[in-house]
Amino acid sequence: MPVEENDKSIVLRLASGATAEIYLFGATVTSWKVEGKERLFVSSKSALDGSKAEIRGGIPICFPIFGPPPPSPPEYAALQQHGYVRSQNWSLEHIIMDREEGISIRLSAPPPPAEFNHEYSLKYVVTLSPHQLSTDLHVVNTGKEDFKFQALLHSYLAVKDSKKIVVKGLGNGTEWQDKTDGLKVKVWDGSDLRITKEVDAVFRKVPGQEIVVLEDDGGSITIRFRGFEDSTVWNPQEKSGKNMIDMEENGWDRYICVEPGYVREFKILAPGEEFLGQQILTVPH
Ligand code: TA6
Repeated sequence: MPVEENDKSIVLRLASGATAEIYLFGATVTSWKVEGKERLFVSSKSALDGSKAEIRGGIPICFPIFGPPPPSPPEYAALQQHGYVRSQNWSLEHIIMDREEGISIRLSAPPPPAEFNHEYSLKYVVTLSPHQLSTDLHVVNTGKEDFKFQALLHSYLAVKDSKKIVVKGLGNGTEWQDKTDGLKVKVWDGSDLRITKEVDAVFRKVPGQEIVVLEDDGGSITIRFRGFEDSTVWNPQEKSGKNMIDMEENGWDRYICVEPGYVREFKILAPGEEFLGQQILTVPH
């Protein structure tokens, strides 16, 4: 069946055989398969039942904050890194279905915790098509005051060996901040990025808004983004990965995080204003 709803997740299946699974916990996409191959990484040590603060893998949603570089406003300082929506139980609102072309589902976030005194509408549309997965985050300021936030899709992209990939498209002259080097602002020279050690980089206003992960064996995935103008590239390697309690052994060898977002500063929406951040993941066919 094209859309299977169960108590914790929704499974989408196309006539092409492409599938996706989205957990209502955090509206986290935990699986995306094309031609039988899993394209997302989820640590086998990750809890999927909401018993832990987040799912270690898939596409966690970071909102209303991401974390450094910019310092959080004082009223956001108490929020956990990457915000709370990835730990909330979202609800399925809408299904648009065409078994051949694609299936879209729209999920709605619950209201913020009482102590977060801002009002917003937060919707997430996930669309599965034969060789693409798109994820659109829609924010509306429904309050009477300006609303500021960061938003990012923390995609864990599955690769055979993170040391045998190149990340292309980061842009010549793009400003970036190195979270492994005191958040120093540097300028990228346009070269391809290889993972030879821990990488935790925030690229600001990536010019082409299209990044390609190429594997040495010819595999690839293209990440296009709109509204989300920035992108983090992250892989902890063993140095930091071994200290993550929900990271499977050597899990860092099997993913690269390319994370489109609006994170270089806080986006400010006036009352009634809205923001749309889009990510389109494509694999060759
Ligand atoms: O996006 C990169 C990053 O911010 C890293 O600095 C690392 O903290 C990673 O996210 C994982 O964060 P999490 O809060 O999911 O453990």
